[in-house]
Amino acid sequence: QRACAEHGGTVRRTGDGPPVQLVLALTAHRSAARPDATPTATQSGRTPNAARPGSPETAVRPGWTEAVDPGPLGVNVDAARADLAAAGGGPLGPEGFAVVRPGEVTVVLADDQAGLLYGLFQVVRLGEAAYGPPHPARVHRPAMRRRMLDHWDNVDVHPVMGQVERGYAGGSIFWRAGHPRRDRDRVRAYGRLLAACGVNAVSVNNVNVHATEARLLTDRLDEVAEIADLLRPYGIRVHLSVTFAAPVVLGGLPTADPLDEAVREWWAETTQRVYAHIPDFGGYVVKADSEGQPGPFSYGRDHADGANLLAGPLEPYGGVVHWRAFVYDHRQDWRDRSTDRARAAHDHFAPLDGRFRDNVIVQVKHGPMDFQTREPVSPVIAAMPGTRLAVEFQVTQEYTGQQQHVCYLAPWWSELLRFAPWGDGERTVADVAADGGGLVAVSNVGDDPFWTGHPLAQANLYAFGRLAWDPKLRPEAVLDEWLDLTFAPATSADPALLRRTLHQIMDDSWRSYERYTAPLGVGFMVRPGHHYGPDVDGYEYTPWGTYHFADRDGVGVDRTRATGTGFTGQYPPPWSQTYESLAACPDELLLFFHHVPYDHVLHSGSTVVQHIYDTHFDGVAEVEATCRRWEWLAGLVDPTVHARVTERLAEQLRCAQEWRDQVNAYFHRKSGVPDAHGRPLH
Ligand code: BDP
Repeated sequence: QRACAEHGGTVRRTGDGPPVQLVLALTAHRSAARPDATPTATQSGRTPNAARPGSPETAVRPGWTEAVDPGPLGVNVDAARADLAAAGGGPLGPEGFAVVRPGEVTVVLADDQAGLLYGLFQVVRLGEAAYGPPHPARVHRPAMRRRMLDHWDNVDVHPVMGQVERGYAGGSIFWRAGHPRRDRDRVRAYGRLLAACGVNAVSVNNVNVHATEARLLTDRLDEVAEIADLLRPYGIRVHLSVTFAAPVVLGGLPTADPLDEAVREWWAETTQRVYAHIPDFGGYVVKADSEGQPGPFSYGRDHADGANLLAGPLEPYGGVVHWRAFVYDHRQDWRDRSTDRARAAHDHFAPLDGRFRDNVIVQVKHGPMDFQTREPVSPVIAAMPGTRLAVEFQVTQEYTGQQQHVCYLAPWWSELLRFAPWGDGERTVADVAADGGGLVAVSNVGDDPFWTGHPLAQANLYAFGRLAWDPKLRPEAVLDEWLDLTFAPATSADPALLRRTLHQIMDDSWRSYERYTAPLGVGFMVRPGHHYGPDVDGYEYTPWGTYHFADRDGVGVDRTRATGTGFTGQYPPPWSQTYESLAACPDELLLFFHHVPYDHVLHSGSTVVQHIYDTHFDGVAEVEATCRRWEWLAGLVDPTVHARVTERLAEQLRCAQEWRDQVNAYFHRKSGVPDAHGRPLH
């Protein structure tokens, strides 16, 4: 990578067999700008992405050697450039690249260094196939300009949430017990891992900004700058979660009112200092007026006032504000059936469309509630055509098994990204994100030796990056890429068994998880607080707004306009009608939108209560099959990986049985309806 960054260069593979050759070269084009106008070298005095002279890191795999001068191979570069020009290749654009094989040498062309880096990782993905018969230029460009991970890392260990809020992979790789870890190798390796997945932005700290984390913006800025320096060579820009109350808690001002002149000046000066430390700083992430975080509501202002306050000072530097739309009342009266948490983001944000500055990105969770196993797409995504929106996913498996359960999330994300909020044939969720602020996800990484606690959860990190780069990729194809890179089946004793078995275990694992947890889109039913394992009524009589309303007659949330909360009216047609109609509503979302009797017949032909029983038995049977299949892989995968997954599968099976038994017993007792197949329901 050093070679790429400085000159364009040559990488030769050594080892068994004839050597193969790869040249990485810049085109004559230079990208006009990196996403959101990265300051130029003259403005900042530093060139983003350039490796530090003498820096020891290399993005080259072990077994590869590098040289900086293409030498006689330069002729291939000329041929590749001519090929690209003949194909009307034009500028490849920021981060784009072309892989060309004009003859015996493979050439990666890019307009910028980040493009060379991504091109190199594409060659790694292709493996031997990158050195096959000659082929013309294959051009790759990222669909999303920003492909971002939000860390929910705390600097101090939080008494309830620990070092990483909703972290299931050990501690933070950045901080431990209030101090920076300064494990430079680990952070570099992380940068390389993210670049290999395609991620180009990282927010380093928790969106719930506690007192210590708040100071990262001011007197602890060096810690952020150090991370930025380590990640920069991998094309990754660093962002920071900040508290809206910063002018008060850090600046000693009496107010954080967005319209107050002293508050504006404070943000301007603070932001200027940030850029003096980190010239390519990405910007701020803000959770405001949500779950106890401070925000503009305290001053009678709205979220456009709040977001614009921070966006102003970032603008000259090319920075952005990711302003989260996850705003709702977490102290609602559960007895009041007309208050609906699902409505909140749309109620707050849709009226503000058009009022945000250009460098504000309103970051919307993919669903209206909170990263459940199944939810409809958030209606906010269709409601703000005059605003740049980013869509937020949760890679950390808070509600999908906490990295104890195998749950490959790419099929779910792919469904969401392909969803067309205005109806078939119209723009998709992926289009909205691509035209707006990109795709963001909550990170699932920690200091665990496997990075993600469950080794198979790495696939979610990989798939997130790949789908952000190209949302049209098929989840099974992404899984193939990941398992090729991770398990190198070609070198295993039984490549076919390894590949087939991993697909059997992972392809449908999200649907299996859905089968044995909360049914038909109703969500939650998790243990309060930590959210692991079943507790059907755990949240039912609490102020959090997450209810299923099960009684002796039926279950589900009536969100219709006719008789319910009116949430369906937040969607444009055709979805407003589809969801409003009991007959048209898709089975998998039925209980999200409707309260129905237990004997209501689904499109599948089953009654609601029989569906609940069947899916819970099926889900557990699928986990049993997964456990058996994993046993076949002993000897075919690294023994430490095998042991770790075996241990997690035992817990998954225990927990799945617990879900099955509690959910089935609960609905049996409420409804009094026996299982049609006579199985015990407890
Ligand atoms: C919820 C998590 C909580 C986060 C919140 C958020 O339970 O820990 O703080 O999302 O997104 O899912 O801000």
